[in-house]
Amino acid sequence: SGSERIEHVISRIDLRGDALPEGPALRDLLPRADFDVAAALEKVRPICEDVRHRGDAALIDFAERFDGVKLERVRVPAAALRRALEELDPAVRAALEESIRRARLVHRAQRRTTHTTQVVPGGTVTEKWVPVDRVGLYAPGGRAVYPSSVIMNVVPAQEAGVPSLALASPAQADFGGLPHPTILAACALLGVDEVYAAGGATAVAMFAYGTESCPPAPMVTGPGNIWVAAAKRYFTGKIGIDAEAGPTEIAILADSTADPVHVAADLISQAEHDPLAAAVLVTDSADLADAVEKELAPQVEASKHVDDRIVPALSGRQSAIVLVDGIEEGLRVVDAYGAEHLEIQTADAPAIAERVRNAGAVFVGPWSPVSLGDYAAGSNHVLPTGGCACHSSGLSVQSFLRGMHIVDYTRDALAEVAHHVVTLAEAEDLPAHGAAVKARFAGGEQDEHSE
Ligand code: HSO
Ligand code: ZN
Repeated sequence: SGSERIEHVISRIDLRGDALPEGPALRDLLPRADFDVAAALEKVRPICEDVRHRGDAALIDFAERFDGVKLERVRVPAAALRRALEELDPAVRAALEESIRRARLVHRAQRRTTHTTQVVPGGTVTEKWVPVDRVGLYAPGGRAVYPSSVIMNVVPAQEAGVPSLALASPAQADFGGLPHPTILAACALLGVDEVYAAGGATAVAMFAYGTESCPPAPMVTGPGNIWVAAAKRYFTGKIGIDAEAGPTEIAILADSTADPVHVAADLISQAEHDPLAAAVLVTDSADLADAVEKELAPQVEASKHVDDRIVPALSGRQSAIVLVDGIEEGLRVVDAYGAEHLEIQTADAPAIAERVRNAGAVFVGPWSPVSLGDYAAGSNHVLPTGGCACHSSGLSVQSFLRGMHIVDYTRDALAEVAHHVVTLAEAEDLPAHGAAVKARFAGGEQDEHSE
């Protein structure tokens, strides 16, 4: 039968018995995809530079080469956005609206308020949060046409108060050279009216350098394939970017109380994204491991993207069932892995979830699958991959804000600390720093501390 064909679709890593190694050594035992952004960088460099020099003409040439479409212009006309919304399936519209509503609730709560600290009488530091002036958002085409990702990028930028938002997505030959209609409809629902048909590295370059039709943006966010990640790396230090998104990952920490049907379904749900997607089950129950493996075969067989994505993802070196000696060890393993998404399917899941330190997002208990978070939990689904969860966060309002300190001292407050400034300036052999303070008090009545 078909199920036999995909028996043992996922490999096992048995960490039971010996004590687990520490930190990086533990991480080395865990599976992870190769995602060589550095190699892709060489290929995107000439593309980005061509967009820099030839602007829209280069974008039009690349759309023909990469997307097989002859574009007349890269900017999507307002009428096309309106039409896409009118023609959107009402059920999809209702679901997108609910997704937007929930995301707005969560992201609105992330807004930051201005805070003033009185350091000394007359000396204050105010921290003010200023949104980026303009952001270019990327939404992939091709294998990943995700209006949900448009929501996950646009909502935090809007809630942060970014005044100018533009979106790019590849031209689609099947849709008259426009980006995919559900991407356009999502833009229309969100009130984003500046949309461009541009794909991959060319879209990132369009925003970074600007072209005749697209003003430059100091920040670019959004998921994408390796070419998008490479273009983001190319522009790092020149413009702001969110993370270099790698293939999606799900880790599940489960014990014998987990339902193998759910565990298998959730592993498959993220394997469905990409042949490089990672699905990792960490469990202390050999019975659960066996049951999940048994459950995977028929569920995989019944899935849609079996041969092109799910089987390569589950059987790839990035996926595995990891056996551990207990949930304590399991916690160490999932922390060392730092998954983009981590499900906790154990007894007392909330208490275990509370102790997780490294994960992009944590999904607690049997009723919080990753798919819920992908679409309609209110949480953001643009999350750190490739182990970056140990140092980075997912996309949020904060991603689009800059904190600015505003320093405001009176004469007396400066006078009080002047001698310390002068001392430190001299200790660093920067006497002009001290002089800038002393100059303010020279000649006038002397402060008790200043010489
Ligand atoms: N799981 C993906 C996001 C997504 N899922 C979009 C469905 N559509 C990465 O977090
Ligand atoms: Zn997903």
